[in-house]
Amino acid sequence: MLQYFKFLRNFRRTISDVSKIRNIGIVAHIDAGKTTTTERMLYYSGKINRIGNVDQGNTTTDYLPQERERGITIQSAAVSFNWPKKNDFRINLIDTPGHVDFSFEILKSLKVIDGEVVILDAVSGVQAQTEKIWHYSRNIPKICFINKMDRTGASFNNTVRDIIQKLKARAIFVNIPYFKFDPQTKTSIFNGVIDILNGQLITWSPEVPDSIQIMNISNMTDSKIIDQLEKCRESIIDTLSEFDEELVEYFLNEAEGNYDKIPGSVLNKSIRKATLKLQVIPILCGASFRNIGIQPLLDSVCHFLPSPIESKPVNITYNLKQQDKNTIDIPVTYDPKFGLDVASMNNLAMAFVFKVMTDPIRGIMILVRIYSGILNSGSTTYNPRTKGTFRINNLGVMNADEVETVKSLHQGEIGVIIKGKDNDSKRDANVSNELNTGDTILSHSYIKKNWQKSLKNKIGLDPLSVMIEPINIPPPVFSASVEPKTLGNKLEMEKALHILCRDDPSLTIYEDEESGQTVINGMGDLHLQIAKDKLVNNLKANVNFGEIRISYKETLRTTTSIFSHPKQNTGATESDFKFTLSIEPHTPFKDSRNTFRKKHEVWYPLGNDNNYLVVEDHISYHFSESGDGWRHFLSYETIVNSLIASSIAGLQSNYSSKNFPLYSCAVRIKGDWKIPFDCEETSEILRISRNLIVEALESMDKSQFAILEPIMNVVLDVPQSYVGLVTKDLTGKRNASIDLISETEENLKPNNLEGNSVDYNSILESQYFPPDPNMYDSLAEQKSNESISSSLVNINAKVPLKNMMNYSNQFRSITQGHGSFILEYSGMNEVSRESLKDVLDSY
Ligand SMILES: Nc1nc2c(ncn2[C@@H]2O[C@H](COP(=O)(O)OP(=O)(O)OP(=O)(O)O)[C@@H](O)[C@H]2O)c(=O)[nH]1
Ligand SMILES: [Mg+2]
Repeated sequence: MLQYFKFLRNFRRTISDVSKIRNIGIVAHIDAGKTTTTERMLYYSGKINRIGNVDQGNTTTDYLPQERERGITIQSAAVSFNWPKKNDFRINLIDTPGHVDFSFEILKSLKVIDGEVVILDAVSGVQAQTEKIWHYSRNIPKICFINKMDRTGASFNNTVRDIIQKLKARAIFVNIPYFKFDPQTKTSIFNGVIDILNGQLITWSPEVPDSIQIMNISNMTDSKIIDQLEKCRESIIDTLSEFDEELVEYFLNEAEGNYDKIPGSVLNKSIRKATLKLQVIPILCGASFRNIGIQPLLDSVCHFLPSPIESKPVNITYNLKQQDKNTIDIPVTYDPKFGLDVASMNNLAMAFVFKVMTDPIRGIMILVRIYSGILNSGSTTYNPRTKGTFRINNLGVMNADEVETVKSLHQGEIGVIIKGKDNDSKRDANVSNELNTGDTILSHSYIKKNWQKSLKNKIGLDPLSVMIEPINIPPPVFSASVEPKTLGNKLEMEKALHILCRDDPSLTIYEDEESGQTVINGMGDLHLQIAKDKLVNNLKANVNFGEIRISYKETLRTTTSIFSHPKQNTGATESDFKFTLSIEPHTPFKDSRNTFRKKHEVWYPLGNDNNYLVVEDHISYHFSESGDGWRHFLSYETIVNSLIASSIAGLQSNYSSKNFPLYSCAVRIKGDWKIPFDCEETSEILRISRNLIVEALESMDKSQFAILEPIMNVVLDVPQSYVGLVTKDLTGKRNASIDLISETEENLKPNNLEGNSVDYNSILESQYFPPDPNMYDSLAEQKSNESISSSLVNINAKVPLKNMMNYSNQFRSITQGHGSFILEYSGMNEVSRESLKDVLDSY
């Protein structure tokens, strides 16, 4: 009975609290001020009592030595705090990196947040990486914070224009900048905001972080401010009216057609509704470094961004019990009381692992987002990927590198499972297999009791395979060899590499069997430099790290012959093993990491190089509804897992022209395989299939392998006057093909691609913009020249990565430091005949 009351108490807590949780990500282009803004949020919430600065290397979320040294964020850091001003809303915040090399850190975070704060640099406007993240997180409600309003050349209006043009968004001004005119210097100094919803002028004294002055504009006589407030209100009410019938009713009836008679609370509600439906983007401004504009930003996070139960349901994947059933829809909804509801299993605890960290003191820490139910310390959980169970000893919530211990984590929360230290390397490896980034955790007791029973006959899926869709890891394009300084350091190196890759799955290890060399692969030059730094300084590995190079790959030009065991003429008996396979190129090169079914065969991904194991449906084995027709001691899944393991190992033993890793190859296992029914071990399956793969690869002439190189998408924002020089450089010696040069007019065309026929040209024309001090200052001309975001042209091109080495310096010198670019992986292409010799000679 006591247990029951305890359950009810916990349960009520969940219901009342969850609407006050905000899981948010702070995202943007590099250097926009994400960490600076996060630090101020922590300070004003009362979480910290001293403000740290990125340039002094003492912020809360940039806590890695590598981050502090370089002044950039490398990994996403989670912090949890309350915002007391809004009745103790709980904000779980993830400060993400802006550098493209750490895109995986951003992707992981986007998976578990419900809302985004997009930080924009008021001088540079919308930059390439911001645009990219915006595109990735299309379905996540957002707020924009126009930061660095204190900088010379900052322009609120130009940045809003960028938001409308480049991001195709409808802007709602929650506040606009306020500048104090200094008659002595004849300049306007940014020192506050005009709060449009509540009709207030809020100013700060940057030197005194706790100073804040709030004045009601209705008591003021400054006609400029009053005029701006009125026009902004009209503008936002007109925009919201397009989406909100209730607001129109209110405006016409209660407010009698007066814009200023609509209270802030009514506008808040309307903005919230439209933001959650992705119809509008609330826009605020400030200067985080000068402590301006943070409190209104925190209010807006609570007001406008969704609670966990209001966010979009996550995608669920599962395996089928039977071979030939094609699709089954699992009913997945969000219950306002229970959170994620999978097939009406509303008491099931379900969590998603989005990060694994190894702390030198606490050991392995597993960051999770709870999607439904309650995860309790002391409980046993189940991992559908490994089919294994594990016990949760300690739970906590993260405050950057600090942990606050808690007894339970409730649906909607972001927290950490502290797995603890394990000095034994063998056991350490087991722990990593227990829980990896991208895994789903299910409450084991519930699984045991209810899940299997209730799902078994309802839908024909394997009930224990239900998972939240894992995160796609972008393929690595750079590599470096790593070797132990002495033979005695080998084991220690292997362990350190294992920890490194467990913590950052966008790093991968490749063993070159022939040369015995270990190669580490990463997303970029900086990524591997940081990996080296962590390996040597944090993990104290005694290693020599080779030169950082581009990762070239190889693929087959044609399918190999068919290889069988036993050899065709020897004839197999019932008790024998029989396997037949071939290896085929799998084109076009389209990176994917998902298991999928084609007619009569299932494709299982093999690691990171777009390789697959194709298992054709078996010609005679039967899989009944309940699975009773299976007569083997080993489960079907165990056999497939062995074939996956042997295929990964087999493909690594490619001794073709340059021993580059094989890419986009598919090992096809014919549907006539046999293993003895009483076979209890997988060793023979592993041995035979691996040998067949090696045999198939060795049978191919070297000319049958094509060498592939990474092709990058380069996205550049360039001032108009430099477009000619930049494109000449790209198309000339860099051999780039230009996809698109979009100037303002191009950007404004209706975006039909997404079925969105909004005409952003007319939106921009009808948008009210407050006067910009750039327009009325005596320094106007100089400032508008400095404000470059208005005249940037967006260039997209595809270019071989090898031609973009050290491009940053060249780009900076061509554009004299204006503009920006990002490089992102686009795919693999065969190396052209002309550059093949150079590539081969460089290895
Ligand atoms: N003038 C001015 N500088 C700012 C402001 N906010 C941040 N900065 C500076 O901008 C630089 C980058 O700030 P960060 O907070 O590290 O930016 P970030 O977006 O976290 O950068 P990454 O995480 O590396 O992508 C630092 O030098 C900050 O001091 C601001 O409001 N005004
Ligand atoms: Mg940062």
